[in-house]
Amino acid sequence: QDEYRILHEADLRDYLAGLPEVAARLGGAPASWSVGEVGDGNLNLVFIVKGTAAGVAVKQALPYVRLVGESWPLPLSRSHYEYLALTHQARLAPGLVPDVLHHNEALALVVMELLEPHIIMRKGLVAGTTYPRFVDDITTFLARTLFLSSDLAVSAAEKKEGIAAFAGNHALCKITEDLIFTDPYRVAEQNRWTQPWLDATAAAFREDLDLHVAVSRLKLKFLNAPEALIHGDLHTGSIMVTEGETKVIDPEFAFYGPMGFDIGAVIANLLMAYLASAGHERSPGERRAFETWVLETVENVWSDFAREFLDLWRTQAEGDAYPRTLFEGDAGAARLEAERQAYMARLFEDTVGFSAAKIIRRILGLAHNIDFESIEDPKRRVVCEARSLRLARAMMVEAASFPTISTVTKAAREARNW
Ligand code: SR1
Ligand code: MG
Repeated sequence: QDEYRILHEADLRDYLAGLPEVAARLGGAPASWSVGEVGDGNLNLVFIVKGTAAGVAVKQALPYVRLVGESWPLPLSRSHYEYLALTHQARLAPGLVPDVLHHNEALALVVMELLEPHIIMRKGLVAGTTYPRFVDDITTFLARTLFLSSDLAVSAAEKKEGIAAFAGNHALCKITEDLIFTDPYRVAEQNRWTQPWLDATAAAFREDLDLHVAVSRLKLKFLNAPEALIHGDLHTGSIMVTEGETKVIDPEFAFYGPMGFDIGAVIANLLMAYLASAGHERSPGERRAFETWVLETVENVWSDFAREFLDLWRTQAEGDAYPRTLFEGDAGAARLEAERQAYMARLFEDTVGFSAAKIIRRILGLAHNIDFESIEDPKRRVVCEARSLRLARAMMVEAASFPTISTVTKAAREARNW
């Protein structure tokens, strides 16, 4: 059994050389492999190793939050949950997550196929790139991972075992509970925003009791709704893309939680890409085409997800919820179908709320994103951020004004002109 140590490049080369399958995949002598640490995320080390035949990506958890440093310890066990989630998602949504080649729990390390020439979707969006396969793939990922791990698809016993398997990932959940649902609404040392322009908005958010109630309801849902195995951090930095392929990475925040948290994360990050677009250098034609694509994508993410989820429910409802014997005959079938529609309406409401929370945390909380941060001129950036905050506040507090996805995109279009 290995003892945990932070791997350095030479150390990692020796370690991989001792894994026959990985070494054979890489090809050539270990001394010829290139090894580089490339991680730019908030938590972990990420190495890319290239041999003569292929490459691999190696992710190692650090015993602390990389973004902040050793003063913020974080359990290494997140690597175990990431491995569990990746392997489970690979069964539920084949082809949409990277292949895992090796996992060492003691070293908190996962070796995966190298995704090449994929790039992090957020970087592509900041560059104004559109992704024709994205909607199909992400909706399949969402519908299959969420439906097929829910009480609609699995027995109560299997569901409870799933919840138990991820229950220990509470330190990662706590990050979300604090950084997304609490800190942006109170004075917290780690909060930051574009000063001084957003000082007044940040102060208003700290005094806004309507907002505090709305975000606290969402937090309660996050805490007490184990609906499905959720990815838990499904922003566009957790998605790698090419024109023809989409892969969801980094599920270390996975646990059994509310489905709307994952769907809302995808929609929030698209809305931020849309509202940040005005701050990036691009020609008017490019800007129009990109922004049109992003808003169409927001609409299609929800509508295709809902269609795929409902298809699964109509054809693969093997779970203990909604027993078939209670819905026999034409009247039963019609009533069950109406119930499915009501379920989707509730899920949509959750999705809009979580989406808003994910936007607000990226502008007033600790962890920001390059959609806004790469807009160098702070006056230009703050216009995009202020529009996003105003839209997000409305989405969270005025839920009844957002009954459909087109009401969300309409409001985003209006926000673009504020
Ligand atoms: C301290 S961790 C900050 C954020 O990074 C991760 O990607 C999650 O989004 C988390 O909230
Ligand atoms: Mg699909």
